[in-house]
Amino acid sequence: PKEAAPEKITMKVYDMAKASTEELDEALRRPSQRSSDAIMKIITPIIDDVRKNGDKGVLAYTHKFEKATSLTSPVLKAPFPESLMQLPAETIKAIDVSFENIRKFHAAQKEEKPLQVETMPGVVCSRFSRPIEAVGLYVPGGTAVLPSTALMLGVPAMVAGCKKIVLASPPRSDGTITPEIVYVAHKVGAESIVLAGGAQAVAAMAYGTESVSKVDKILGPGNQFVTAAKMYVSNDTNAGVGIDMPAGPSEVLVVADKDANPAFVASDLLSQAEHGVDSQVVLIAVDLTDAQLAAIEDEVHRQAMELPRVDIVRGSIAHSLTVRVKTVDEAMEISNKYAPEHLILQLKDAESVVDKVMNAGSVFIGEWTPESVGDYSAGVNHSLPTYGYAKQYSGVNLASFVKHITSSNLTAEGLRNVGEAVMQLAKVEELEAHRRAVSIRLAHMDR
Ligand code: HSO
Ligand code: ZN
Repeated sequence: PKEAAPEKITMKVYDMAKASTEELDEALRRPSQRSSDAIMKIITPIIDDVRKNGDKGVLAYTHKFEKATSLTSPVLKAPFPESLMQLPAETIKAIDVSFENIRKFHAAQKEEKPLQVETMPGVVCSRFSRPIEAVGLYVPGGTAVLPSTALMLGVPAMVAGCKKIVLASPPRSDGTITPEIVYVAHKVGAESIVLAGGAQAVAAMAYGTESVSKVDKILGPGNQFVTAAKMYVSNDTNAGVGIDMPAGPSEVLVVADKDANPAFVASDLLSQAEHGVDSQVVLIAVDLTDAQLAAIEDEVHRQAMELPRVDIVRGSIAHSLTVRVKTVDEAMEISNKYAPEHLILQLKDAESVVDKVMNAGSVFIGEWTPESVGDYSAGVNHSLPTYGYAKQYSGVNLASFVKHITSSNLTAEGLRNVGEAVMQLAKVEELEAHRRAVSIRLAHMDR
């Protein structure tokens, strides 16, 4: 018997003119995640264990989950031996080029000098920044090797001047870390690499162990266990640790019009779809004819079938969709509501549409800008808010690695100018000591 043709890899199509708002909202909902209660039940004992048993606790989980039973220490300290970063010349070159572009873009985000404003004569307010001293950077393992994530976290930490950079990544079953990650750790001046993944790695960096340094902030994407563990430790005042943002599965929204090359559009959709079965990709087709949309759909199927990760793509495409709209404004309304991690504008005069972008992690403008350039080498960061969090969060950037400190500096004249307002408000709040801190000084001046 003849083999059946493989099922067409295609996205469900909605038409904005025909679908109700509720139907569209429902279609654009992110694929649901496992309930956080269930995840919390799994990670809490792991975190407790690592807190209590330190290195021994971390190692036991690495032996169990990563099968790296030969490991006797959960940490690799710098300087990292050359033998652990043996790489082909072309890989070194690619990392070096990307490193330099990411460095340049993040160095440009430095504030030249402290911000200073004289709000009233003699009342000077300033704001200056200082690096976060110790940061923990989580680099996921799993279905792909991700040295690019080590770059996206490590380079800005280095540029910000963080004193201690700790990387964490699950080791392979032989106990080693991919040489690409070791090379990046070396380039950014990391203090150590924690050879662990999941909640155990997060806990080790949050509380510290005999050999893992305690950090002040943990950044980086990860699976649901990593994300939940980050939430958990950031809520624990005993840990005293901050986190970057909640991370979910990768996603992209492509806005394409008649000018867009169907093969380019398909390649962008697929480059996100191959990340994981829970990834979601959305195509907003602006005033395309049936034939034009079909050309994109054919390309999606044709290109997908050639991909080594076609099975993952099938999974993500199954909960991905196309929305047909008439105008760019309608497209942007949907995009802003969805708040995609990545927004690709494959439109005539794409640059002029950027003004209409209100919610997105990172925008890729025009036909020569595939998202993958931002994932690796253009210089922008790829650690971005997913799951609609682009409505209130920024992606990782230089500011993620610094704190802002403010200062006030008043002259006697300044205190005379602002003192009355302070004393009055202190009175309203019935905080007499506050009021007196001003009045004592004013009285002193008048003596
Ligand atoms: N697109 C992913 C980042 C990545 N892509 C890493 C390839 N490697 C999330 O922004
Ligand atoms: Zn990617």
